[in-house]
Amino acid sequence: MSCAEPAASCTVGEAATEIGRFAGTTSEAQGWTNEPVGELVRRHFNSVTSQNELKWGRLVRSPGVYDFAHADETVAFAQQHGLRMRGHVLFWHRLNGPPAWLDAELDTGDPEARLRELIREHAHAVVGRYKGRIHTWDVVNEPLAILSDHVDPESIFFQTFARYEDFLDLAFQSAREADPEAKLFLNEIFASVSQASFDGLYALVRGMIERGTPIDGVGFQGHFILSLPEREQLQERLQAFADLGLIVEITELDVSISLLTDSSNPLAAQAEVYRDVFAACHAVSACAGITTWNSHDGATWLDRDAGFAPLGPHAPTLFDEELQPKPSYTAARDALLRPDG
Ligand code: 9MR
Repeated sequence: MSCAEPAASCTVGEAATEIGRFAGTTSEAQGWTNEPVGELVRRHFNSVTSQNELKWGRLVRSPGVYDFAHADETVAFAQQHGLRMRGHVLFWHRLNGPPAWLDAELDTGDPEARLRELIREHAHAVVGRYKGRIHTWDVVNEPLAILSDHVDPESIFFQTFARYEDFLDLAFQSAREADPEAKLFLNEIFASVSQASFDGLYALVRGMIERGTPIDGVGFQGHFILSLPEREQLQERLQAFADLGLIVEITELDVSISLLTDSSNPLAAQAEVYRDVFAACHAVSACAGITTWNSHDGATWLDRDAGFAPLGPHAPTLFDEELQPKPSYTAARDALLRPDG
């Protein structure tokens, strides 16, 4: 039975497969591939993103000493169940991004030269290990200061490289060398809702293309926790990068119901936001897919984040704490099958 028939009850992953796109979610803490979360993920999705286990700070406890156990679990699961794997993330200057030992390593006469070496080694060690098994990589995450059009001055990469562009180029070139087939993404947090952030990201990416940096795609994370997206504007912003010849994806979608408390039915209002985001991606042929951040409401990072937890409840995902599909799930799936319906 085709997903497009009205009575069909296919999953969001099957709907995505039917139209040649990805619908994914994240891995969770180590052991997540066991029941029941593993079952939920393999049944409903056709893609999975590593939530934390590929972050530099999580993988490498001391220089050169890697612990791949959790990442191996996720990658093996994806391979075993035919899920597309997104590797998140090679280089990120925020939380758990850089390893704790990095500052000490850079305490040399030429910190930029040392950081260049470390970046090359790290990209080769990790992208190389999973060559052919990780389909798409977030090579650099969140280059911009929050809600702004300029590179984050707090970034250790910004602070260490004389030219930030050299960091971007090196990171992408190193990843390309390690796996020439992997799709390489720059991933940013608020470009869907902030004009400044969109403009800053666009300028960075256009520069990369002009310099011949091997970038394949741009990720719009889509954490709707400060404000909600507008469908047409989101579609236009995705299309703007598609027009540069790039793939686009919504890489970290969640929609906090704390933004919808005025509604008489926050879960129905949340479902409409999900419908809009999935429909916007559907409308852009270069939009390869959408990943929801956390597999169910019980696992959401928002309830564990010191800043956002007090603003909850957030209940931002497609499945409730009992792992049952929410109105958001049906809306997301149906938007892939009947985007205007
Ligand atoms: O969901 C992730 C959470 O478990 C981690 O503690 C946190 C810090 O590493 O990162 C969260 O994921 C972030 C992602 O890596 C990048 N974009 C923002 C996400 C939410 O903070």
